[in-house]
Amino acid sequence: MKEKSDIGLVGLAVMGENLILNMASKGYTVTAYNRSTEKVEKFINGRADGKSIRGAHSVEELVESLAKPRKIMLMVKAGQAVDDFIEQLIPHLDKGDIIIDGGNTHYPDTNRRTEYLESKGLLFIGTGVSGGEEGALTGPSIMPGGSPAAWEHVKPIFQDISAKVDDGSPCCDWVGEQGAGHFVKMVHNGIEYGDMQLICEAYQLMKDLLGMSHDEMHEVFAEWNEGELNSYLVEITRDILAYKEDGEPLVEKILDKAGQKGTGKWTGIIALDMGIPLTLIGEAVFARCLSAQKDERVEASQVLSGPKVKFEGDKKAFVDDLRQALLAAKMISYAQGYALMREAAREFGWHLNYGGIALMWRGGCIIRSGFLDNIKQAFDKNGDLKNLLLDDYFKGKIEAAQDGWRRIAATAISSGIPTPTITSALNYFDGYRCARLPANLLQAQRDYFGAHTYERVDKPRGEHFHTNWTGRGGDTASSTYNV
Ligand code: NBP
Repeated sequence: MKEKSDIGLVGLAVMGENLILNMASKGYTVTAYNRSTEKVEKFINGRADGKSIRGAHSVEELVESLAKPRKIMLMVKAGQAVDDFIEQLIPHLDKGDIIIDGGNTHYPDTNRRTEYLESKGLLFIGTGVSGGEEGALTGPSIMPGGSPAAWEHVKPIFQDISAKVDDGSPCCDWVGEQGAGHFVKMVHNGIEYGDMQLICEAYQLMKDLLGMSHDEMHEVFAEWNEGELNSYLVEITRDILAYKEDGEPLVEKILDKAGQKGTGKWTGIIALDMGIPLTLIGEAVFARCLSAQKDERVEASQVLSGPKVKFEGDKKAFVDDLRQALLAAKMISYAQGYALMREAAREFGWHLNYGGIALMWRGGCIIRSGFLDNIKQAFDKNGDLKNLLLDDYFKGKIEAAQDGWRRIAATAISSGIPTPTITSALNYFDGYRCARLPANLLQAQRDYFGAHTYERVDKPRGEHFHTNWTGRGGDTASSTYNV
C-alpha cells in the first residue's frame, strides 16, 4: 500500500464499495470514508481486507491520507448530501484539489457546483457512472464533465477502472464542461427508457397479436441479438423470456406497473424547455406513467372496447418487419437524444465530444450495443452532423427499414395494440423529412385569435405580418416572441 492514497472515496453503499474494490484491483491505493463510520470498519475488515484500501474516520483523516492534488470522489445519495460533503471538505483542501461527484445528480446542480468550487480555486468533476453494482466492480461506463483542468489527474484512474470494448478502448472519456457529464448520463438514461419500451412493444405484438409462446419469443430475441439489434437489453430480454418458475414464464406473474426514478422525466422536461422534439423518450416515460395507472386501466378495460385482435398474415415476415421497426425507431431515439445534447452544448457553450460519448456507451452501461460504433463513425466523419439520420449509414438503414416499420405501425394501430414509441418515432421521421408542415395554418390560427403575426414565404424571413381576419380587429399585433 502506498504511503499516500491515489484517491479517496466517500460513500460506502453498493456503488462506492464496488468502485473502491475496482480501483484497488487496478493497483490504486484508495481511502474509504462514510458518514456512518461503522461502515468504514465493516468494509475495511471485510471486503477490503488485504487490499490497497485504508479507512478514514473523519474528513480530516481522509484529506490527510491523500496524495496531491487530492482527488475525492463522492458516491452518496444525490442532492443535499453532496452539498453537505462539499462544505465539509472545502476548509481542508488546497488550491487545485479535485472533488468528484459520481452520483446520479441533476446537471444544473453540477453546473452550480463547478462554478462554486472553481471560485474557491478548487476543481470539480460531475460524472455519470452507469452499470450498476456489477459494472462498478468490473468496469462501468464513466461520463465525466466539469473543470477541464481536473481531467488529466483523474483520467488514468477512470480509464483503468472503466469497461473496455473489444479493441481495448475504455468506455470513459472527457465529455465537456460543467454539468456536461451528468447531462450525458441523463440522456443515456432517457435512451434506456426508450430502448426498453421499444422492446416491450415488440413483446406485446408477438404475444398478443401473433400469439407466440415465450419459448418462441426467446428464440426471436436470441436471433435478434446476433444481428444489428445486438445489445445488452435485447440479451437480457432473451433470458427473461426463457426464465421459468414452476414451469411457467415468470414474466407473466409480474405486475404490469412500471416504476421510475426520474431521469427519463428529466430528459423529457429539458427537451421541452429547449424545444427539441424528443418524442420517443417522452412516449417511453408516459408509457410508464400509463402502466402505473393499473387499477384505472383495469376498470377502463371493462368499459372501452377496441378492434378484435386476429392476425392472419405471415408470422415470420411480421417478425422480420418488427426487427426493422425496432432498428429504425432506435435510430430515431438516438438521433433525438443527440439533437438534445447538441442543443445543450449550444445553450451552455459546452464542447461536447459526440463520438466519444458513443464510445463511452459502447460498454459497461445498460444501453451498450454494437450500434454505437456506427454513431461514433458518423461523428468521426462529420463532427458538425445536425442529425444522425443525415449520415449516409443511418440514412441507408432507415430507408431499408421503413417499409417494414410502416407495416408494423399500421397493423398495430388497426389491431388496437399500443405502440407509442414505434409509431411516434415514425411520425417524427415523417415530420422531419417534410419540407412543408401544416404550421402555416397553425400560424394563421394564432394570428386570427391572438394577433401573434406570421412570416410569409413570399417575403424575407424576419418580417412579421398581421391580418385583420374578421374585419372587426384593429391592426395592432401582439409582441412577437417564441416559446
Ligand atoms: P445510495 O444512493 O443508497 O446512498 C447511500 C450513501 O449515501 C451512503 O454512503 C450514505 O451514508 C450516504 N448518505 C445519505 Br443516504 N444521506 C446522506 C447525507 N445526508 N449526508 C451524507 N451522506 C449521506 O447509494 P448507491 O446506491 O451506492 O448510490 C450512490 C450514488 O450513485 C447515488 O447518487 C446513486 O443515484 C448513484 N448510482 C447508483 C447506481 C446503482 O445501481 N445503485 C448506479 C449508478 C449511479 P450512510 O451510510 O451514513 O447512510
